[in-house]
Amino acid sequence: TEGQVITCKAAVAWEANKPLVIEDVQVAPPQAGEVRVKILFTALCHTDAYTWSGKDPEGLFPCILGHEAAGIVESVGEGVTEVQPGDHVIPCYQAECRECKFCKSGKTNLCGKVRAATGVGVMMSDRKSRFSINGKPIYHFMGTSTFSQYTVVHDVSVAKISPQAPLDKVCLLGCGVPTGLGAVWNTAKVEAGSIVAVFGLGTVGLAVAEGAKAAGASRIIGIDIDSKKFDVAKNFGVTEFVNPKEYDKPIQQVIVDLTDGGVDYSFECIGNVSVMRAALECCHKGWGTSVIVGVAASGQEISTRPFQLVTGRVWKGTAFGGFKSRSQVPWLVDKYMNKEIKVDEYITHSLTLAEINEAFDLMHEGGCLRCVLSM
Ligand code: NAD
Ligand code: AHE
Ligand code: ZN
Repeated sequence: TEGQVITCKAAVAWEANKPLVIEDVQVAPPQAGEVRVKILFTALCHTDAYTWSGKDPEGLFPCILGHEAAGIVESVGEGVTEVQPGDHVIPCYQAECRECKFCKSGKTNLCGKVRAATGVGVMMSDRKSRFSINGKPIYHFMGTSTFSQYTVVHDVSVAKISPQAPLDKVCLLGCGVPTGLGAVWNTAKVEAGSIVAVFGLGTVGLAVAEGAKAAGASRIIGIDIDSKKFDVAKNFGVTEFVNPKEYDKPIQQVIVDLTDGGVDYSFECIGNVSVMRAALECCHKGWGTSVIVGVAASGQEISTRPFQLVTGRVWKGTAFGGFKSRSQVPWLVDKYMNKEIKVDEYITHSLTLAEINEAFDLMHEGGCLRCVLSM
């Protein structure tokens, strides 16, 4: 297949909110600096649903969504040295080129090398898509487009992992689990003994809880409007549960009252700007830090009284948990193989690519953490 167009199945989002359609798509060979990957397993993350909803200002249609996956390199373009056909890989929506201003800063995991292209659904070299249907281009998404049996990614957007790792599990290390763990370990740097509040107990929020437990947090308060999440959350380290629907008071007041003045760290893992405000305002005066993890819709803005910051609370955000993707995803895979982090426990459902619309229904119904699709 090297050097040839591959025709394969992919779930195409033709329009916002319209059911995805399994189509035969043509996937062009990788050009210089690109890698064509046979995707074997992909999970669904809430961000895929967000872009599909039409509320993502970077969402373009028709496109192939998906960004939490694992696969095997099928072929590589000119000049690609770090991976070769047969390598097991995880696509990385947050690239790591190791040469741009961002990568060299030592201050961030964001990378500037291909971001301009991945934000508009094309490849960097010629600003074109490698996906088409009978000559009509279909946009890429987040530089990954994993809802396809084959995809093309930039070489700076692919992490080579242990060939021993089970791809049907470690696909989750492409987004949700690292995001939660890293929000705690890299962005907040939670210390032992801290009181932590986690808003939203989906995969990202539960990974925050897991990370906080590993960091030695003394109390981990889980907040969700879906009480079904509470039972399972205990297994990830959540020690107390609060359902905002059961209180008349604002939720920030409930948490402040429970914690003698507020929490040391809070994490918003929903994408709701009023919850982001509550997450900041439930932090302890003088030092409490709140990390925004959730992605909010186009047009939404956060607000609070500046006095909240003047009096020492800190507002932060995180992308992919601050992890450097190509360097640290293989390390996370090894940590999973050594049983130092959970992955299997986040997988509640397994379906096939053909069942992708049902998989999104499961996400919206609750009772589902990650659903993994086999391709
Ligand atoms: P999810 O849908 O599995 O979980 C969200 C949880 O929030 C659910 O349990 C839901 O019941 C709960 N919830 C909804 N509204 C609530 C409210 N008002 N109060 C309390 N709980 C509420 O989603 P996920 O896949 O875990 O992703 C969570 C968020 O993180 C999404 O916004 C996603 O886009 C974002 N995300 C960000 C990054 C990043 O790098 N920053 C990475 C991955 C995901
Ligand atoms: N296009 C969106 C941006 C969404 C966003 O913030 N994405 C996160 C990853 S979410 C993964 O599930 C991220 O990494 N952002 C940093 C970046 O470079 O995009 C919007 O709302 O505009
Ligand atoms: Zn994601």
